[in-house]
Amino acid sequence: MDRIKALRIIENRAAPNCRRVRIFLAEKGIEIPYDQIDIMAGDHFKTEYREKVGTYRVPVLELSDGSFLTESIAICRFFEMENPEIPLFGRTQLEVSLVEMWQRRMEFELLWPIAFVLRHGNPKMTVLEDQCEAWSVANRPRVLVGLETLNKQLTHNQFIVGPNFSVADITAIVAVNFLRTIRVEIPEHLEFLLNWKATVSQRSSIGA
Ligand SMILES: N[C@@H](CCC(=O)N[C@@H](CS)C(=O)NCC(=O)O)C(=O)O
Repeated sequence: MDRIKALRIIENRAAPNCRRVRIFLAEKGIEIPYDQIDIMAGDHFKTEYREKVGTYRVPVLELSDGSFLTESIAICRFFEMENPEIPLFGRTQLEVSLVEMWQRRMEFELLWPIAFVLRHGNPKMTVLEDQCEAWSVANRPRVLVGLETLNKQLTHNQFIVGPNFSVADITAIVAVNFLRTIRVEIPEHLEFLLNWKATVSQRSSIGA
């Protein structure tokens, strides 16, 4: 049976989840065509797109068997299996588990709260969201708790899970860069987080 190949990624360049996949692929040196979809114009809500990919979200990976893979981390895993040389999901039993744990915690405790503040609080986001202002307000303090958590984890670690850069760092740096959309700066006392941000930002993949 022919090996299933990755054909192209459908994404939106400004969207943070798409950025996670771009950084992941840049870390691995994988090149693939990217097709843009204008989510602020609502093009992803169109029936043709939804029926084709099975959801109204981006990013999406189109495969050679005619199927479409969604969810950023599922897409990253597809490429990790194909290109395992630079492991970004961990190496040992414990490291793989810790990367999984921190990747999810960076989603739930940082990226999603930032997204909720933005999507439910910014009038421009009514295109994408049935807004609930109280949910935006409720998530603002959670963002700061998430930043404190990350800073604490970095107190004794070069990267989030020890000496190796991983997909957990990718989710975290995308979240930290996304802070600008809700006009939040990293508090000065979170020095381990600030140092980690400066180090990670120097990687060439971060510009992807
Ligand atoms: N859990 C999904 C989240 C995907 C997601 O929410 N993508 C956003 C862009 S960052 C999107 O498609 N937004 C369109 C919308 O909400 O209508 C993943 O990791 O890929």
